[in-house]
Amino acid sequence: MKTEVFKTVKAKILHGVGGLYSAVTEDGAVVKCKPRGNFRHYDISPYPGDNVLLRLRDGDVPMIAEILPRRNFIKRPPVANIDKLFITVAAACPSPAYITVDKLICAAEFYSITPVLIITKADLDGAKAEELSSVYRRCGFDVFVTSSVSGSGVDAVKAFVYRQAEGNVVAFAGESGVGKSSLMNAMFEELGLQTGETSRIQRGKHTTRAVSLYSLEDNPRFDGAYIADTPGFGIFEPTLIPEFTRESLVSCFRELSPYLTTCRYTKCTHLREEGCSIVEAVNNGELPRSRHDSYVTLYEELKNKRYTK
Ligand SMILES: Nc1nc2c(ncn2[C@@H]2O[C@H](COP(=O)(O)OP(=O)(O)OP(=O)(O)O)[C@@H](O)[C@H]2O)c(=O)[nH]1
Ligand SMILES: [Mg+2]
Ligand SMILES: [Zn+2]
Repeated sequence: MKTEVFKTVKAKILHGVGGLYSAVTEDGAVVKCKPRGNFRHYDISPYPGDNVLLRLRDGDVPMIAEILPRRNFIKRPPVANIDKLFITVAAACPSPAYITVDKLICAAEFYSITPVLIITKADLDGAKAEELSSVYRRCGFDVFVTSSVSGSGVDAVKAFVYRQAEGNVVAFAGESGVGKSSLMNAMFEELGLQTGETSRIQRGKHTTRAVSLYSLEDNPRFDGAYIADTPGFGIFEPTLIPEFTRESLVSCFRELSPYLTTCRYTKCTHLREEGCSIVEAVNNGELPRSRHDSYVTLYEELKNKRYTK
């Protein structure tokens, strides 16, 4: 009687489209693999960044047998076990929307992923780049101002990426066309990622179609450091996280927390109450108004929240 010989190894998912994934095993091999059949039945899906158990069988496509517990998972863009989120916003083309940036920051803060602000296309509007940079620096974030065209700021981001701890994964996120893939190419020219055409920059071009993890070393390792490119479509809506409530909102705006102890009211919404220390700090210029505007918008959105999966 023939007995099948299995070998089970740990692996990290790098990429996946149409049910076919690529993963790096703990032996350092990059292999194509498929999830086990019953995942679909249980509505389970592996995502880039997932650590999994792969079952290797002679002559067969390796099978993803189990997804190991996730430290975190961002649904949009879909990526697991992230340490830092590079929230990317262009100074122009497309014109920056504070609310989009602040929603992504909320997602990161909610999952205890460190948000880092990357401002791109500084060559197109230096003043806007400085304005964005000043808002987020004042809130205490790491901010990088870059241009993939002139090359300014690119080395600083690269040096920051290389300072990541062993095994860390950093992921870009931001609207389509802001220049995420272009910045990755400027940092790591060997990547040769596809980017949108310069002649027809418009919102929603969706050049990058799926999340991919790239090793920061020549030879990918299961425990190595990775950087992820993601598509800019359908990015994060906090209302989609069931646990994300009005009560958790204020803690996702890190610059507001020092004011909570001095707020006059215990049940303050910090929207517009007279005497609210946050509203006062916004009015006297201590806190950036754009951030408070985003807080108010999100607070209102959460009022009508439906608990969808
Ligand atoms: N002027 C200028 N243009 C840039 C810069 N970075 C990117 N671009 C242009 O902006 C367009 C979009 O760049 P991509 O890198 O494809 O943008 P993306 O964020 O990866 O977009 P998606 O993959 O669709 O999410 C391209 O035409 C780039 O040439 C920059 O620093 N300055
Ligand atoms: Mg892209
Ligand atoms: Zn208040």
